[in-house]
Amino acid sequence: MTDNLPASGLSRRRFLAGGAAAIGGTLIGTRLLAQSPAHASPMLASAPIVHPKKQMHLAGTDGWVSMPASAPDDLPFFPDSLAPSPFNTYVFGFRDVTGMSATQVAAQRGKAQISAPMLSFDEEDDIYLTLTNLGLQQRPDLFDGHTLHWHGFVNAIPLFDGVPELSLAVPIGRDFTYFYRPHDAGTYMYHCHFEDVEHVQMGMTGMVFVRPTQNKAPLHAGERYAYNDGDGSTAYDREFAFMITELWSAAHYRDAHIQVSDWTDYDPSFWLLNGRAYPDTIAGNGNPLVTTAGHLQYQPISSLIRCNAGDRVLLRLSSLGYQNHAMSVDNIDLQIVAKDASLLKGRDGTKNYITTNTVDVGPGESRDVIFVAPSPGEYLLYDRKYSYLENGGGPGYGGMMTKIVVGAPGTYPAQTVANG
Ligand SMILES: [Cu+2]
Repeated sequence: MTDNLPASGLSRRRFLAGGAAAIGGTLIGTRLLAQSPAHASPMLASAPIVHPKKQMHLAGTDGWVSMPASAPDDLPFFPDSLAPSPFNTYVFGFRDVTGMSATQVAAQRGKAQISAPMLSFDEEDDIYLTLTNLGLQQRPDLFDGHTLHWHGFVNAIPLFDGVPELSLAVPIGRDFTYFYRPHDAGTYMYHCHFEDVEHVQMGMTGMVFVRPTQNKAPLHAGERYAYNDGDGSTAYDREFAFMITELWSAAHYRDAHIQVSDWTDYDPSFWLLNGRAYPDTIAGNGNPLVTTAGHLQYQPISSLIRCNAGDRVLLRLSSLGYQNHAMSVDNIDLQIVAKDASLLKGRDGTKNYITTNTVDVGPGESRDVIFVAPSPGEYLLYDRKYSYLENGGGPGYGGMMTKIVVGAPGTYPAQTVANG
């Protein structure tokens, strides 16, 4: 091909403007040609695609967290006798070490967080995500690698897909930079794929979502959308994301105490939203660098939903647990607009959204749900399976539950970050 052949009305030279490599230009051109006008977003149709560069740095290691202390002892598994106060449970996990010096990054060994740092990007971003493997402080005998795998992400380049059997894993003391260029908005999840049943259960799981190009040319000024819906039907005022997992105390104990688990015995003790069990789910956001943060220092992501009456609230639900969950809200209609990062619409554009009070989320699945906040008050978002609403068999409510707090209009200022 020569550089001046027209393609969809744009010269290839214009595609290549900005320094994209020839191979990248070819891929972009192919993609544009493959799209029918009905599916091309306004941005794609009218201007060369730009690829803002985003860089982040994560570290994989082990650490200690807290399940609610109100849970009864389940010795020797819970609380773990090796856990430093105020913690009680051994985990593996990721940390956001973006901008840290090499010395600072190394100092995060043994300080993993659950759930993993929440990642959000825009469609067509060029994402350079570096993963450093800091090793396991509690298990120096293990030489496990770590990887990053974006689950459900269809554009993955195999080398950067994080499936160690098909590409590579990051050995201890090394780092590797993954590259992504997401073309499809939606709610995804990411996890380590090395010894995946173990590393996922141990806590190497987190949310990643891709924001639609439609945000850059909104149908109404200032609107944000979950998807390129074409009609504004996924517009929202606030967004809250939930990593749904379970935690089996015995398995975590065995990893800390140099024993192995038979995963067919899987029998969770705690049911988690963003790495926390109720009532910790409704505590505010934290910072793993703040040592005065107390028992939730390494579980920094709040699941408390705060909104104003009339707000359109987007719930991004993703599960990397091993059980099915039925997330429910009483007295508020929930509209499921997408499943597994795919907008629910027919080929003719007809929206097939589902209105319900219970959203089923299976292992490895995601759902995007929008509700309109009703009159001020407190509501619960909870797993309808009541046996998942307890902590370690103890009395009272716990587990996979959080609150929706609705204030009068104007109570809460505009949201600047997800879960904020
Ligand atoms: Cu791992």
